[in-house]
Amino acid sequence: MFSTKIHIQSLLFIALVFCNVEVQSQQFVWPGDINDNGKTTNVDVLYLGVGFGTTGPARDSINSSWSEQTIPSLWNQDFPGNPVMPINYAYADCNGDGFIDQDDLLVIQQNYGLENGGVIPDDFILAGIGEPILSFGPVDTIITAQNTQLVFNIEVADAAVDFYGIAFSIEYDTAFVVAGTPAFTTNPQWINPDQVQLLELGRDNGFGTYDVAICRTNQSPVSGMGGIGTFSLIIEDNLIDIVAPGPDFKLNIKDIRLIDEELNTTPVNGDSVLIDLITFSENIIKDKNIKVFPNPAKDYLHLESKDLKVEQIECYNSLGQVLFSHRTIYDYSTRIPLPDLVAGAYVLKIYTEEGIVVRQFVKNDF
Ligand SMILES: [Ca+2]
Ligand SMILES: [Ca+2]
Repeated sequence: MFSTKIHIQSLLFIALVFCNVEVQSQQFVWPGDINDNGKTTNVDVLYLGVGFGTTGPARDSINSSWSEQTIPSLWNQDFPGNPVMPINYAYADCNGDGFIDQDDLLVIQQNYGLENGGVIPDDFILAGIGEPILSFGPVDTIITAQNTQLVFNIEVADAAVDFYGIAFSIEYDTAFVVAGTPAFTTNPQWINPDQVQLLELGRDNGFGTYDVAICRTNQSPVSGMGGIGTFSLIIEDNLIDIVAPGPDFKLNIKDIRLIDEELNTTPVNGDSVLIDLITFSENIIKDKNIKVFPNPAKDYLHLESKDLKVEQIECYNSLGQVLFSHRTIYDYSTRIPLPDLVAGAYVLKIYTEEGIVVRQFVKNDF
């Protein structure tokens, strides 16, 4: 009787062990959601960079569709930073082929923004005074005959020690932006002096948020400061028709995560920038016959208005300030000297007998 009881206990113990093994082996991955928070985001790119180059057991099928994929056996490595519920490297093998590499970034892009129902938001550490800032540097305005492009330089101000990768988001007001035009281009200078493969991701959600991730891949961090890339977008063509008071176009950098090669986070402050868009309260007419050239201009600007009499011309800078006005003598063709203008983008408000026409031009010093 006694021995039977022990026997049953042993059986129970063995059953529990098997049960445990069974639970351990039945892990699932949603391809792209490497940190297993229920959603594929730019933060998952950082995990991909940390595990990059590692190999392990492949899944039964190479399948990256957004559904529960069984992990038949875990890999030897866990991601650091989560000792209670460690995230296994198998989660970073998004397509299940047994390699953590660039192909897995394609899966993150494919399943970007998708959720599996139980999302735990990615956490971002709030930074304090004196900690690095991810900031907007100088803004370049590129004016062509067709549209106006704004190019924002994104910079890490103050030295970032142990930079391995960064994820952040840029918020903008969709009312002023041509859909589909926001884009981020990495400037790899100080973040990739040794020219390793970079993981790069830029995603516009279409509702005023653009997500960026950049990550190194050789488990070796760098230190430095300065530009990490440019964010550009095209301003709606009809913006200058908006009735005054003019709108401010605000951009925000938020949700920043800067990591070292072991996923340790450096707190980084965000930044915002306000762009004053030029607006006029008067009735603006669209007249395709008025031509301003050359563009870019150096010393002079020529204005030709075909059969529309021009009475006065005002020149504005990008802050909406009047720099000079010019009364015309020659009704249909006039030459406007530009001696005192510094190089940059300007707007001409052209008063004609039928209304105001707006043209943009760029002044160059060469
Ligand atoms: Ca995730
Ligand atoms: Ca893979």
